[in-house]
Amino acid sequence: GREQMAPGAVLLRGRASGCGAALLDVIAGIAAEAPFRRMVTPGGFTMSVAMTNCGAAGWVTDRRGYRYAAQDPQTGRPWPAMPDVFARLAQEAAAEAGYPGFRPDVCLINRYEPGAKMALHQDKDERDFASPIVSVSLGLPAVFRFGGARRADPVVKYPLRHGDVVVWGGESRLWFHGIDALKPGAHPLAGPVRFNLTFRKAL
Ligand code: MD5
Ligand code: FE
Repeated sequence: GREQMAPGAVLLRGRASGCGAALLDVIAGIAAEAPFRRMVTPGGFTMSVAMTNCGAAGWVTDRRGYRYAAQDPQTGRPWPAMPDVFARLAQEAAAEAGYPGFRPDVCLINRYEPGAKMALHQDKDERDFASPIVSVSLGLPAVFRFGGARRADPVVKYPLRHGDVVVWGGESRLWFHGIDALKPGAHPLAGPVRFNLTFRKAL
């Protein structure tokens, strides 16, 4: 099913469920090269979500700020390359949602353990706001909070489950959003965690 969440935002329910096991295998391979880590915000808080990246650069945060970095600061090496199965899925989902020609150069991989959450925020560290962001949910379900252009705008909650893909473009690309604290559970393929892949054109 294709559900319009907001102007430019399209939810493709279960779009990645057929390749979920393959995606989880690829995530494990990436994490063997560039381990999941909990990064520190400029304000000095350690994020509850653990992250790694693949592609030409990776999203990082530390006391100096948020940015995209070509090297993994923890290993000093370039991030693992974007796997074909990732790039193809992001490109096809974007096209189905009305954004043909999307070619992501980076993928941030978020890992939520029970209790992990992401506070309401905007994604503004990319150079290109005209390109959409493609998000793939794997493993345990989570509650996504979707606000509006202003922080104080009311939020609508959406459950995001294993295999769901959301394409955020147009007006909603800069809207406030967050993820509620993950409830404990066990997913048959992913185990006790949720992963989220976010594909972006950041450079
Ligand atoms: C997640 N990740 O489930 C979410 C899914 C992040 C993040 O928010 O920044 O890593 S991506 C949700 C998203 C991305 C871009 C725009 C909008 C939502 N939006 O306009 O609501 O871990
Ligand atoms: Fe975000």
